Amino acid sequence: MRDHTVTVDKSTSPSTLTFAPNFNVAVSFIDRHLDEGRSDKTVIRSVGGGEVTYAELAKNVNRAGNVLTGLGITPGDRVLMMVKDCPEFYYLFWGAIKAGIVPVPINTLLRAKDYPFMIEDSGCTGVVYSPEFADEVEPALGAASHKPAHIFRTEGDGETLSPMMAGASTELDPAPAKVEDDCFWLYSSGTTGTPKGAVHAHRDMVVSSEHYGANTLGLREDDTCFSAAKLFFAYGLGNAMTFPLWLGATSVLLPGPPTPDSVFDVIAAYRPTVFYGVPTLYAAQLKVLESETPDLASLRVCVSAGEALPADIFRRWQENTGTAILDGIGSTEALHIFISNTLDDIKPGTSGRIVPGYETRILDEDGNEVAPRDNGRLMIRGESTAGYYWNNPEKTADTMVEGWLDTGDTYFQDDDGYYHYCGRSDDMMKVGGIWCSPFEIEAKLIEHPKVLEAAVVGRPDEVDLIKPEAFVVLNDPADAGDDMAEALSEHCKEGLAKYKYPRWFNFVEELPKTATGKIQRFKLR
Ligand code: 3UK
Repeated sequence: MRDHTVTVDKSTSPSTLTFAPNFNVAVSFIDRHLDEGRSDKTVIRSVGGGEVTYAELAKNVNRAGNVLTGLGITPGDRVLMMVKDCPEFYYLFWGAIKAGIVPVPINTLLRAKDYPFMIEDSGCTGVVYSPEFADEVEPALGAASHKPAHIFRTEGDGETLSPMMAGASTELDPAPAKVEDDCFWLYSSGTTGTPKGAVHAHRDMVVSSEHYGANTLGLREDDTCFSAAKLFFAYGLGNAMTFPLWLGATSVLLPGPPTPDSVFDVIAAYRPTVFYGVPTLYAAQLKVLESETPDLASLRVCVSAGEALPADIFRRWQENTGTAILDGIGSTEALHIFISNTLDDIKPGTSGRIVPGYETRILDEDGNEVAPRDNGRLMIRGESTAGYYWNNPEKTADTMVEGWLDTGDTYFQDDDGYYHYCGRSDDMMKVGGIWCSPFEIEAKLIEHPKVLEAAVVGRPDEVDLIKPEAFVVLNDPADAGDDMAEALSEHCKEGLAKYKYPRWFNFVEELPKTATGKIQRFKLR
């Protein structure tokens, strides 16, 4: 087999993937399209910017790879990317991979206090960021004990990526790699709230793109994808980059925040056929649809993930737009969706059925498989899952056992094979599809001079989506009231990522605790 190729046999379910012994995944996702005649096809349409063809993409990927190598960054080194959704994200990500360097896309919604951990934990050699995030990234670089050798912005003043790329060669040989070799990382802040770097291999993006993107979602070469979830999330990375690249399709990138209005404007102007959102956004969009009628005629299918999609939101969206939303559960560790509804098989209010290519087990507390229809802990196995967490053998051993991944989610499977989400088995919550740790919000509340103790739990809002709710013990109970709640809400918005502030405050005399003093959050829910 020729180096860096993968053959896909679609006569089996799941497709059988056969990889060349020497396999750098950048070749299948980028260079392959030139051989397959897509050089002049548009691959990226940037909102407020230009268009990029597959030929330009391949050249710019090589330029970016050469910039990184030219700086002295070597194979295996990590480069953190706090980069907005724009063509440079593609150039850096694939340029690094092609050069054997490990790109690590980072959540750009985080704050200055959040970044030092990842700078230190990764021991990165490079950090690249969009100028929009300078106010949070630069103080973090100053505070971190690890000092990366190469720090630069993508654009703007000074030594940035754009002029360096302009001077770099458009030729780059792919670094030798094996399918199982480390390729890129994504930090997940599951379970305890301390981020864990999930290490993904060269094979993983091929597997999720084929099993979910091509065969479950049914993405095609003539599709145009638009994801409200950003590229730095595993969800957005697949939606808006790896899936369209796998199929030779087109992606629309919105650099700014995805509000209901900005998203509707993009859909009307760029006419995507596939839209990917999260339940909170669909709920907000439905509110806008009560008074406006944006042009959504281009859409053939919508996708939801990140947290459970309430059946009512599914029904109202279908009534209002004529388009189905396919709910599916994925994770950073699994790379993308492994249980999903499909266009010809939807059960609203469930996560759907298993994606061919993945296996599941639902276990009781003793680790035995539960009886049909019983609740248990969902374990999944498939070839796109991360091999390990960087620097964290304990968490790796807890979560990844003999190829099985412990999702930490409670599920049951009904008689027809549909999986029903029943919540997390820990105290973590998903807010707008993004991890939110009660511990982190509690710690912020306790910093306030008037707060003695605090506990945070998830509470469903009016459309059944989880938001943080705080139970607060004040030093002086006489301070309780709306003004205090307002002050605490402001306090949380300062310094915590925007989605994390409590939407409700309850002032209480004491918190329920175990004999050893642990807060019993389940009693507050
Ligand atoms: C929860 C869901 C119910 C669940 C993700 C699609 O969300 C993604 O990855 P994360 O690592 O979080 C994983 C956890 O989120 N979850 C995700 N989707 C659903 N719960 N219904 C759903 N449809 O707790 C899971 O363990 O942030 C989603 C693709 C790639 C992803 N990384």
